[in-house]
Amino acid sequence: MSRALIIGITGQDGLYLAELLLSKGYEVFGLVRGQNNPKRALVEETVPDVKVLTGDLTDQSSLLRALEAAQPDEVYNLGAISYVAYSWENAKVTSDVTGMGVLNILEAIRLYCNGGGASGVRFYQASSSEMFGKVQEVPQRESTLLWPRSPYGVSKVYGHYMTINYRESYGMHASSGILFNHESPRRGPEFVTRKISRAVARIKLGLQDQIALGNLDAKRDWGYAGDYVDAMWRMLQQPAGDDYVIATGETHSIREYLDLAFAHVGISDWDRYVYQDPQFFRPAEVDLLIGDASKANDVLGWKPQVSFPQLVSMMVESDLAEQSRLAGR
Ligand code: NAP
Ligand code: F7E
Repeated sequence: MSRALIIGITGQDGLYLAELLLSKGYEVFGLVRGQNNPKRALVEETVPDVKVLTGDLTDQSSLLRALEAAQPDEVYNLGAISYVAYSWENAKVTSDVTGMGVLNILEAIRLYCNGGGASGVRFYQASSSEMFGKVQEVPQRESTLLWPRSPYGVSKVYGHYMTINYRESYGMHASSGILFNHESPRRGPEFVTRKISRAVARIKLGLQDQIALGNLDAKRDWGYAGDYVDAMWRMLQQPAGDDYVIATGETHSIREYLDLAFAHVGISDWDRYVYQDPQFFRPAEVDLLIGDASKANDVLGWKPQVSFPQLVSMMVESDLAEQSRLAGR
């Protein structure tokens, strides 16, 4: 039985990845931070077979202890401060967790392996399309020059190159997945897709009147998180570590997302419900994000399965059910 350690188990991708690995017969360990993390219960309910360990990406000895407890064949680093807007106001902690945290786990794996704990632990790093920022090429591929536009993006670039460096310096089986935006009903409510799907559900149910948003013309290459964790797993099944862009190859604006989300509940004139609030605009925006996943297609045999309209419908449907339940209907 293979053993996997997921750092970031309480997040959107952590839960989907845990479900995928359990379905493949893995023994799965998940790292949860903090002494009383409210999301620990979510993990215990959603994936009860996961063995929860405590630790933090900023505390290398806690990572070493987790490796010793889990004795993993595969380590997935999904842990990060992942909200781009927050990263401008909290640049230091974002750098410590999202950037330096990658060095901490890579070095902990190296020490663990050198100490006789194991050889050949395979490592996945959750890199991001935010690294492309001020895009230098459209569509973006593995070789596209990185030009991050936020403290989050800069931190991810550090983690990305550190992963490559450990692969090249120590022969580590380390892969970096450059994932474009991926969403689901488990997406945090601070991100725009879930913010909209939840608000649309509440408006439909008469629980909310309006929604405040920022830049409606921003565009993203949005896929479904369940498809994207499958790509992570496929990377670690290859003979050697490498870097892969994971994307749908389509880009859509926030306006298009609004069109589909409101249409799903039978509302066509969504302008009545949406207003723009300067607090949701960013100091710098990324430009035209659209990924070329042909390498992942050729090498990993990976293709996205869920279309953009299916994704939007899935999210609105899930929020309608959740909001109805919360409202006691
Ligand atoms: P998410 O829902 O925000 O989850 C982030 C996870 O990181 C949570 O489990 C969080 O734990 C954990 N974490 C935060 N600080 C930590 C620390 N100091 N030590 C250990 N763990 C810590 O993010 P996601 O959407 O699942 O994304 C997974 C990863 O992929 C992240 O690294 C993200 O940056 C990256 N990524 C995401 C996307 C996307 O579109 N979703 C695209 C590209 C890359 P708590 O619950 O305790 O906060
Ligand atoms: O913003 C615009 C906003 O916060 C998307 C993370 O998973 O994907 C995610 O980062 C766009 C931006 O995601 C609002 O300006 C308009 O252009 O949903 P988001 P993100 O910044 O793309 C990447 C790949 C990651 O790696 C990250 O971890 O939507 N936008 N109005 C808004 N965004 C938010 N959050 N809220 C608004 O009201």
